Amino acid sequence: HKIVFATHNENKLKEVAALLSPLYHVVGLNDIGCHEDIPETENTLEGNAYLKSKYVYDHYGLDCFSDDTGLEVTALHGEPGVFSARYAGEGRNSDDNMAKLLRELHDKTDRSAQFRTVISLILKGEEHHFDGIVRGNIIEEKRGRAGFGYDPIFQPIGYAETFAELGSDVKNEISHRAIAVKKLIRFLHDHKA
Ligand code: ITT
Repeated sequence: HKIVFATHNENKLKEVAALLSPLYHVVGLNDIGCHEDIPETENTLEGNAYLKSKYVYDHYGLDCFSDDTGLEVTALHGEPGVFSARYAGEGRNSDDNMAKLLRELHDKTDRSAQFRTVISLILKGEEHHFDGIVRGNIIEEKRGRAGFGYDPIFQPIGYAETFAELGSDVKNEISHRAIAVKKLIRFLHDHKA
């Protein structure tokens, strides 16, 4: 089965395609000729995930799903959360975002955080969502080269390495996104989609 994943983020696409393979062939927004940036104007992960899946449904009439993910840091009252992609400002990159986060946390003893993913699926015109959470800690300096985004500074509970050190195989077994995608797979299977 072919299924559309409403994302422009090639790293997310790679992770999700690996998780859904070989049952589903996942295609991203670029693959269906959608090059616009879908505005993420809501203030929750659920809201923004829905904006992305709804956009594809409205413009292309296709069943699809999206992923909105945030890093929620306890000592920062859940920030950057829904603003994770633009924490250091519009047009800044992941290094800038991580640098800002490490600055904000420099005097904090509680470095606990969680990644949370919300997947919004539109199937036969109806929306369903699935979430996934992984808890961990923000370390003091970046470590590792795999993954993307905040992976070099996030150390999941039970591991001595960051997501960027653990690599994609381990990350795809335990991550926020993997947990949400497993729920998605179960749902698709139960609905024979
Ligand atoms: P799409 O909206 O096109 O899917 P995006 O990159 O804008 O892609 P989000 O709105 O979900 O995605 O932004 C979340 C940001 O959080 C993203 O830019 C990354 O920097 C970070 N992020 C998301 N998933 C992550 C993960 O698994 N590990 C580390 N950082 C992650």
